[in-house]
Amino acid sequence: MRVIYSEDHKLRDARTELHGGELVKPFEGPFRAEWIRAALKQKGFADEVAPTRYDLSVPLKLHDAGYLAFLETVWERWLSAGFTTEAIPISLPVRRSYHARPPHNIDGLIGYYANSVETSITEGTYQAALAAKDCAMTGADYLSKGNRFAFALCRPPGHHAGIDLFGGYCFLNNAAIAAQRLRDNGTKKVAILDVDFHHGNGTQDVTYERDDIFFASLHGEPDDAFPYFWGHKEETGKGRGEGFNANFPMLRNTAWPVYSEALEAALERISAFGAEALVLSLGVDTFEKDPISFFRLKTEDFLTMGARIAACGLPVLTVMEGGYGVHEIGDNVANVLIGLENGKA
Ligand code: SP5
Ligand code: ZN
Repeated sequence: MRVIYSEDHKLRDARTELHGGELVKPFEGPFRAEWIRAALKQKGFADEVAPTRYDLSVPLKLHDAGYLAFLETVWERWLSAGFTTEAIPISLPVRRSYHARPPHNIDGLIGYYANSVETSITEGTYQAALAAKDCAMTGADYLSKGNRFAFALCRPPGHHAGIDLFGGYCFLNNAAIAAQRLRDNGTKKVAILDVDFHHGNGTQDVTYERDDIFFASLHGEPDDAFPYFWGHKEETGKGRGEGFNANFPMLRNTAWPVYSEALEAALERISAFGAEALVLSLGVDTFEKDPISFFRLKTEDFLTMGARIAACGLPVLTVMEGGYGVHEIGDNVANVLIGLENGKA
């Protein structure tokens, strides 16, 4: 399977993450992509390419123009405001912020565009996010040429990035951008299956009113897990998108037997939708040893996961999302890709 990887991911290397009331070393760092890459090389994934560069025309079909301008300029504006540390929001529009609008002051603007505050913005963050988007789009174009599988080793991840919102370590919605690219290349119906531990609230946001991109997310239930305010079963889409969004929240300690039932149900919905291509938002933070999550999947379960997804018969672009802390994230990702290629489960 072709692997699309850009060195530019290293430009996203924050020093701080607000976690349990302390600024700690971020869970989402450059080491993640390198661990995954090392595992892939070791398992014989030799076809690695750098991404093509793309402009913002596809991202602009999903994200707000003011938001993209903010991402491009926030670091410079943060420094110009006299701050010397990483950029972190302090005030966010919430319930009854009736007249919320983008403030001129960068300290306010960063809160306007935030959906969570653990994601410090640093020099190089935007450049890395652009490269991640390029990896996803390159993968989409590779599928459109008739290839069945590709893996976009995106970093930073994307599934928490909404229309005009960053957070959850995400800035541009790589998976949704890839889905949009597939649509623009002529694929009529695209499904996004999000198996990251966390609900893909950004992907849900950018696809919620669409009937040409079906979104399914398997995740820790919102009463107990980040991002807390999205991901309920009742969120089924809006307007023409009604019925094209499916959430599968699951309880603490969920292991493969229960997880696999939700996976089957999601694949059933994707097949009933009539998807012609699948974007797999792959987080391996469902792993039993993940430091910030609470599912109990084992390394061998990821092999079965890949095989089950391959059984749908669709072309699959896998886009990297979360998975933290332990070296096993590499083997877990490799197992999904091996499962996809070898089929059978
Ligand atoms: C892409 C992705 O996986 N983003 C996840 C962002 C989650 N950030 C907040 C994590 C909060 C974890 N709190 C759990 C405490 C466990 N002891
Ligand atoms: Zn996650």
